[in-house]
Amino acid sequence: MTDCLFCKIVQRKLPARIVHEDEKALAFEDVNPQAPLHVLVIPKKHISTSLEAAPDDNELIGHLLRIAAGIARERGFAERGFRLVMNTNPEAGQTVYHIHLHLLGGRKMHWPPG
Ligand code: DGP
Repeated sequence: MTDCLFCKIVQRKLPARIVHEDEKALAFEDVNPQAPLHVLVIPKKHISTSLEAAPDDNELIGHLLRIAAGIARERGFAERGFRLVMNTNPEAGQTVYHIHLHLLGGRKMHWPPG
């Protein structure tokens, strides 16, 4: 999608600190980190919110989760723990309308989240 920030990162029209790439997904450091580890995992395909994910995307969504867990494990957060979040629409705080899994770790997380 031409106007989408994260599609531009996929197409290398915008810079990002990429930590993982494969045929279907990209992971990069969040520009405004909320924890010592804050990586965004996205599908290369444009899906604007979790509500637009289709049955055909089941494998892709699972793939994003496994990439995030793999990065957490590689960075040493498996035992300590980490958080995976996907905000959907304004009240949840979604600001970029291309689905992304936030991988957060390296500090004590609060529950319920703010
Ligand atoms: P959300 O609020 O859930 O839609 O999260 C969007 C995240 O994207 C937010 O944590 C900041 C991050 N972000 C926004 N613009 C950029 C960018 O240009 N580059 C990178 N690396 N992250 C961005």
